[in-house]
Amino acid sequence: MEVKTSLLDNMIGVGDMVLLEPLSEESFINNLKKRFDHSEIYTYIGSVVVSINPYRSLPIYSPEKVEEYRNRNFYELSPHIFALSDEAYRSLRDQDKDQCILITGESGAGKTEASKLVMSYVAAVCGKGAEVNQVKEQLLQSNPVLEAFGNAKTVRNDNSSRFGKYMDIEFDFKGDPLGGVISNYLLEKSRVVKQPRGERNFHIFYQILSGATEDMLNKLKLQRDFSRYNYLSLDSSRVNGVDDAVNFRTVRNAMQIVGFMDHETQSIFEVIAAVLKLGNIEFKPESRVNGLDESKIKDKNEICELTGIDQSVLERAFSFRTLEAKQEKVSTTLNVAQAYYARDALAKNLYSRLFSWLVTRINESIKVIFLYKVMGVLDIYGFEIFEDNSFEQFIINYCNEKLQQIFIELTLKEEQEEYIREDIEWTHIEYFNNAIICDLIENTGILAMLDEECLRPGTVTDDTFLEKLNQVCATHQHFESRMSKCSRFLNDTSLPHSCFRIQHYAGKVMYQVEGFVDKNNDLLYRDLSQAMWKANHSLIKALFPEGNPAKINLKRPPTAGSQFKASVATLMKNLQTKNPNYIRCIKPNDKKAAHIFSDALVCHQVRYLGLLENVRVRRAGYAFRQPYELCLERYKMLCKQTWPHWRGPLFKLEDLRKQRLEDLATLIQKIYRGWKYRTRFLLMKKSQIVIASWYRRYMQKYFLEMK
Ligand code: AOV
Ligand code: MG
Repeated sequence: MEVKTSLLDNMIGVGDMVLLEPLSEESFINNLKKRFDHSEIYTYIGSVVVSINPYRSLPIYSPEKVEEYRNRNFYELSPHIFALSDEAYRSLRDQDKDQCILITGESGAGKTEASKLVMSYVAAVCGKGAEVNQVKEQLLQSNPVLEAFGNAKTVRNDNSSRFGKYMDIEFDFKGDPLGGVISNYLLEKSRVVKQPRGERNFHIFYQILSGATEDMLNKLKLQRDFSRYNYLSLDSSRVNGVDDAVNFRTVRNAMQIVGFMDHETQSIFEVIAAVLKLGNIEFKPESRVNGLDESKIKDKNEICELTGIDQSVLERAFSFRTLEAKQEKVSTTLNVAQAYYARDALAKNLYSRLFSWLVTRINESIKVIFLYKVMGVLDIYGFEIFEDNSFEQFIINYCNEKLQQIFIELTLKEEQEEYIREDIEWTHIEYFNNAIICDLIENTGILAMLDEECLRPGTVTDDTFLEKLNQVCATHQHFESRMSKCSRFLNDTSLPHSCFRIQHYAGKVMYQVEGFVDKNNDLLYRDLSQAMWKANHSLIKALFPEGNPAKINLKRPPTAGSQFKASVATLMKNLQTKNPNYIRCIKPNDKKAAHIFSDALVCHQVRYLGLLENVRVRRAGYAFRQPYELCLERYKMLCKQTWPHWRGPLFKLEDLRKQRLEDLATLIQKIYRGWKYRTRFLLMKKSQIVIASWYRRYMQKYFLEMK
């Protein structure tokens, strides 16, 4: 195909990578760069939107832009996230297809911002009227609330999502929004008690301390100074360009719109204050007659006054632990280290349960009884590699593997398999299928081993878990460790004995095994949950139902890993029932800075996201396909059999099969105003025909199903 590059393309790059000539990794990156330098952060690969984080606000999301993209065909205007949103929304409204927007990319690439842009676009173009507007506001305002409690500054991103979020927006038959449902996935709760250097705790802590009035702080028995609280790290308590006090007002306002009552908001803030105060509890050893040390709380703490927890019950729960064996209760003392461990476990549980409760509460506000169509927006925590990676990163990265897998399944694999099924001539395009890594993690692999260890009687430690991993995974090509004698990595000194490494689709990550068993077990001493359940505070009581003595025989809850695995599996099933729309986010540099485009960093992402393969499959293939009914509806006027009033050249359905199609092609050109290019038809061997048209220099082929 002869392609002449236009002047515009030369300057700002090609808007759709399918048109890029010649196609190579180098030209792909150059094209992205050229566009990025001209503030064109969006580029298509067919219907997939590639988005590069500009790290500065661009004037491309105004109400005028919304109007510009509204009801316009995807390829008519320059690439934009609004075009994808519009396409998804119209397809939902007019063709009754449930949609999902899948946003992927590594930490800081712009997923959360993208998800909010999609939501705000859809809100701007759908429905009108007071009731509908209230629903829209509630849906939109759930974002600042969840971000305050679930996001934090990390070294990768100043507003990093520390939980996974999937939101179904539900519409009626007219396409007006009715409400929605939010699902949240495993909050990184270890952050509540400890943050890596240069990172912060969840935003809400700083927001309350900075933004609450004096009166409010007094009521919560809090002091404004961050440094008074052990759980708030000192070296990075302010974030450049972020005003915690202003954000606090935004969050309070959002909570009100979403429907939180004043007393609920007060209770929520009391729990936040309780967590901060828990972190300040200190312990001292007290010798006992039997020679063992028993931990005692050093100073009186205001947490009990604030939350109605019984002081003596709490103190006892930090000094003793009750074990129940064969219907007998045995009390053992906690030493100081164990007391600190128990304190932190309680703080983490208090916070993460509060977070889940918030999601449930928001869902109550936006609940819908009869829904008609659904648009799901998925915004998870992106792939991350830190200096120290633990269970949390393992879970986050596993989730990203699964999303990459669904992308592969639905675009690269499914598409190619369809051509083969249809007997279309096809040269297979190679791509890396990460199913093998998902398998290493979930089926026979690491999560299963971890659960086995956690549920096994006897002494279980992180080391016994790692040993087990070595027995089972040593020969797996994506698993690396030095523990077993036959390991291929015995001499690799960059891999400590206490770590294992996984070669993920997006890069190698070394996981520190310490804490895996504990975090997966996720157990809280029963004495503590009982102390919480006894609190004279309805919210805290509600967060610890297992503390109710009547429920003492409840089975242990599933481990954190298996819960996560199950919820991810449900999510994947759900996504597969919907029409997917992809936004692939790319991070241009590691400095969180505007105007810097690091070729190497972008190239790495382009590779692991499989974007080049995506273009190749797209180019060789057929960009769009239409079911028979819709096609008939669209073209019925072309054929006497389906449109008796037609006076133009006659076609019979058989003509299509006989490839006498030139006239039909001309006609369709007339119908599609703006299609100035040659249109030709190909006959397919099985159930479909393809209309191929030279549209804007590249061949866009349309499938028409023939019955
Ligand atoms: P993430 O969601 O992909 O990271 P975010 O969406 O939070 O990344 O983006 C990180 C930061 O980049 C934002 O706070 C903005 O400052 C900036 N940014 C992103 N997209 C845009 C845009 N379209 N226009 C202007 N600025 C933008 V993570 O949640 O860490 O995986 O876990
Ligand atoms: Mg995010």
